[in-house]
Amino acid sequence: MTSESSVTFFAEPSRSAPAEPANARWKIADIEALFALPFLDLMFRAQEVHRAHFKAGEVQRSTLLSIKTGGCSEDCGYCSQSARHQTGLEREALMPLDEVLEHARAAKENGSSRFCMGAAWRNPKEKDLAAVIDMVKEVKKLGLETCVTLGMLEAEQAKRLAEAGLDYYNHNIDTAPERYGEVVTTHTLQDRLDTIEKVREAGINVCSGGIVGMGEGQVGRAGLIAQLANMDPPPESVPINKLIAFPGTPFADSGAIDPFDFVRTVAVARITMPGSAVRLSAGREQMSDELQALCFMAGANSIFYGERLLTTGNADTDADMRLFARLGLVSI
Ligand code: SAM
Ligand code: DTB
Ligand code: SF4
Repeated sequence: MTSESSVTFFAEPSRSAPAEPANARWKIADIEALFALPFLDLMFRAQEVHRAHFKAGEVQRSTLLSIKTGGCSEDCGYCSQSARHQTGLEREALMPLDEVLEHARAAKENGSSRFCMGAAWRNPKEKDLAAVIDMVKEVKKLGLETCVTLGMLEAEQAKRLAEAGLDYYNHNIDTAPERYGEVVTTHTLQDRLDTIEKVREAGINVCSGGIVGMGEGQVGRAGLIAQLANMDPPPESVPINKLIAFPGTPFADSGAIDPFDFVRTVAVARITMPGSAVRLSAGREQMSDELQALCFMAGANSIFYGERLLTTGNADTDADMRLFARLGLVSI
């Protein structure tokens, strides 16, 4: 597998005439057609695919921890941690190992199977990477799967993370290719794809997804899913985030997405990436139990579990466990 063949930037020349390589597994037109299905038909298809690949009702839980917060050089328009946006967020330096382990032990006790550590960096510096490698090793010793999200990586850094036993690397593509430059200007989609390729070549599982609710519309959502589903192979884990509109960011006033369009996005991710875990990610705190149940019906089989995401709150854990009991969901 060469880096050119496995992760390619499927450019869309214009909104009306999207294009993809002739050998693409998923044509954008086919993905748009899925979005256009009557809701009940789409849900039925998603259920069929889900049940053919997973045990229905099994949901994996990951806990997030921000190990370095704020002051990021990048200008991602949705992010509370960019130094370029006035969000009032207090910066925090890299967390010491013992504090990280306290959080990891609590996550394990609460029943999470994976611990995800996030840092607000464009890319990790040598000293920082060495500290994160120690974190990965020690968190693994607790019997948790590990995931980190540290920004762009060099091939050699990905290799060292793999040697430390890292299970997943999260690096989202966030939005459709043709919109990337409207959301971020300090790095390119190709930079993100290059890092994903290095992670893949190091033998680490890829976690990559995106954000909906940034005013993108159905065509934009189809473009995002096409880019993910046409990776070869698709990411093992696909987080679908609903924008948390932080005051002070360029996307502060994005209108909320129709909840059914959010569910449709989950369903289309499930159908096009049948073997991947689809994670119901940011924005769950604002979702009703009924909406979350629809997302599970649509094929979501993973959540972020714990009182916090990175810089903001997450759904209450007691409420989550009550919902699991009411729906007969099983944590794995
Ligand atoms: N700096 C690293 C990076 O950009 O990959 C890691 C941290 S970054 C906060 C991780 C992901 O969180 C982003 O790619 C984005 O998908 C998600 N995210 C950040 N802010 C968000 C928001 N306001 N609403 C929803 N998702 C968000
Ligand atoms: C992902 O896709 N979502 C998580 C995780 N990967 C790192 C982050 C969500 C962040 C939500 C906004 C915040 O807490 O700042
Ligand atoms: Fe920095 Fe990541 Fe936020 Fe972009 S998404 S500003 S790279 S922390």
